[in-house]
Amino acid sequence: MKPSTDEEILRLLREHPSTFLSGEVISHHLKVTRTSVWKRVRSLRALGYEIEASRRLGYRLVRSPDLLSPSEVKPILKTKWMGKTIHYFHTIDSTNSEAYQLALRGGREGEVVIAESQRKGRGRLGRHWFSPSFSNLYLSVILRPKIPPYQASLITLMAAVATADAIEKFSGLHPTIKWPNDILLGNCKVAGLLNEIHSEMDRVHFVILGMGVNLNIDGKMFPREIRAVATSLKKEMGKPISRKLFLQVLLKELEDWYEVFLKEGGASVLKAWRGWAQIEGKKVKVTSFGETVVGKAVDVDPYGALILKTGDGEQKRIVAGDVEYDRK
Ligand code: BTX
Repeated sequence: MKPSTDEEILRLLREHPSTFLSGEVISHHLKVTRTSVWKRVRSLRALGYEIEASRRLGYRLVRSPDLLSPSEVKPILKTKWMGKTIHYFHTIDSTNSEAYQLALRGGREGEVVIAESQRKGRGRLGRHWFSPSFSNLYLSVILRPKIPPYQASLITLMAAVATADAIEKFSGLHPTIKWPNDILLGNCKVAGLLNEIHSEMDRVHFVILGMGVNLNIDGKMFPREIRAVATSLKKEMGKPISRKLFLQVLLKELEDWYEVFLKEGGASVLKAWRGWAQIEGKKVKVTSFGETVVGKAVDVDPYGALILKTGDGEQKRIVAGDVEYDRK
C-alpha cells in the first residue's frame, strides 16, 4: 500500500526531530502545494499531533499521540514481515470480519487490520467483545500456513503463548492461559483470542488471528456485567501504557512463535503453552456444545484438545468449549 500524504509528512518531520522543516521542502518532496501541506498539518493536529508551525522556519513535530496508525506503528516495528501492511480504521464492525474479507480477496500473509474501536467486536460462539475507542488493542492478522485443518487449533495455542510472552516482556507481570485462549492476570481476563479459519478438507487457505487486549482502559469503564472478571494492563501496572510499544512487542512475539511453529511443528508451542497454563491436575467444569462435563484436567493433546478425567475415571477429549476452574 502506498503511504498516505499524512504518513509521508510525519515521516519527513521525524527524520528532522530537532529542527524545523520548511513547507517548501515538504511540498517539493510530496509534489503537493504548500497550502495542502498546511491543511494536512491542521488535520494531523486534530488527531492529537503537536506540530509547531513557524511562518519563517516551517514545521516541527513536538509530540505524537498514542495512536495505532501506520505512521505511528511502522517506524517502530521489529518484525521481518508481520505488520508491514497495516489496514487501519478509527472504527469498524470487527477487525476479524475485515481481515477475513481481505484474505478472501487475496490479502497476503502478515497483513494486519487494526482499529481504534469496534462496533461489533466478536468473541467466540457469537459473543460480544467490548471494544471502546482509543484505549485497547483490536488486531487481526492474516496467516497462510500450509497445514491441514486439524492442526489449526495449534495456531490458537501459538497465539495465546505469544500474547502471554508479550504481556510478560512488556509489563513484568506473569499472566496465565486458560484453555483454550483466554489470557488472565490474577483471575481476570486481560486478552481474548478469536481465530477463524477458511479451509477445504485437507488444506487451510488462511487463518485470521483475532486478538483483543485490554491496555489503557480503567477498571470502572468496563460494563457492569464483566467488571469483576475483566482487567487491563493499566489497571494491573498502576499506570497508563504506550499502546504502540505493546503492539511492537506483541507482533514480534507472534512472528517469532509462528516461525517456530512452521519450522518445528507443535511440540515447542505445546511445551510453552503448558508452562503458561499449568492446567494439569486442575479441577475444571467444561461447557462444550451445550453439555457440561466436570473433571480433572490431565493435559492438552498434540492437537490442542483438552483431556479431562471425569469422576468415574473416564478420559474425555474436548475440542471446543468454555472452562471454569473450581477454586475449592
Ligand atoms: P470469548 O467468547 O472467549 O469471550 C467473550 C466474553 O468475554 C464475553 O461474553 C464477556 O463475558 C467477556 N468480555 C467481553 N469483552 C471483554 C473485554 N474487553 N475484556 C474482558 N472480557 C470481555 C474472546 O471471546 C475472544 C475475543 C476476541 C476479540 C478480538 S478484538 C479483534 C478481533 N476482532 C473481533 O471482532 N474479535 C477479535
